Amino acid sequence: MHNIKLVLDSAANLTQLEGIPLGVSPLKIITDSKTYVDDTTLDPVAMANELREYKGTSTTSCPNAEDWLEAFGEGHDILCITITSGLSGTYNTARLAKEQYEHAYPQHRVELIDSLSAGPEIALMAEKARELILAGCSLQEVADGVRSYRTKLYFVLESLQNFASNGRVSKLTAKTVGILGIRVLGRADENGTLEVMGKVRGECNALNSLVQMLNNAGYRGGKLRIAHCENPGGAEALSLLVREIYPDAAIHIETCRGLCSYYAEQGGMLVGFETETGEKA
Ligand code: X90
Repeated sequence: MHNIKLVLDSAANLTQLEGIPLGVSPLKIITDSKTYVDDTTLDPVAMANELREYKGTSTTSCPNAEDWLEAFGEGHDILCITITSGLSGTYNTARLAKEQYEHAYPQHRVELIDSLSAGPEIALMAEKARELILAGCSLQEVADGVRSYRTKLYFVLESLQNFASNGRVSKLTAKTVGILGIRVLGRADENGTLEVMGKVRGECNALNSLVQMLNNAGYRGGKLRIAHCENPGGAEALSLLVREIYPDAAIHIETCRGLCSYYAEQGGMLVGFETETGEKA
């Protein structure tokens, strides 16, 4: 087997993958009084509770090149998949780290992939990479395989407050979301930014609309991953609705780590899934 290490950032909500070396570079959630590092020691629910009490402003920051180099380690070829460059500087700092790493270790290569997404879609890409690494593919073959893997990310959120206060969606877009049970449905678009597709009232309506959207987007019962933020009931309800149409769907439910919890907010669900048709977004 080739000596390939997979390196992600904490927006993938993954802390390990069986059978291959995995490095994770944490993003940070920052308030005036505290910095939360999104690594395995962070309790995302405790963080969310503290942030609900906290009245000041909060923000996030991406790993710097040094953080990436630490996650790369030494002595491997690296496949690095980052959160979307459309909303974060993470991909850019990974590019700097790649240059430095290849300079320091001329015998090794870093293949870098901008997921143009977040959360469970990155996790699907990571699983695909794992499969190809374990099958003995070369670094180039693994990277090509991940790049041609067709997946998408859709979401339902109960609030866009943190997106709006960090300037990552407009205040106008965020308006009404969270009032009287209004949820926003949307997806990661082809530029890796947040596209709003509709606003609906109540969880049932939201989930029914979401399942419809997954179908329209080309989901045909393949792998589907739900990352939820303090909403195991919603995730379960969604997976039941999907199984009504696709009884054999391969569904995996996971919880959001810190960065996704911060932006998806309480009740939010991110859905990454395989598509059989259409373009990347
Ligand atoms: O660099 C930074 O400070 C991090 C900024 C990250 C902003 C995006 C986080 C997305 C988390 C929330 C819902 C899905 C939206 C997907 C749009 C691509 C997940």
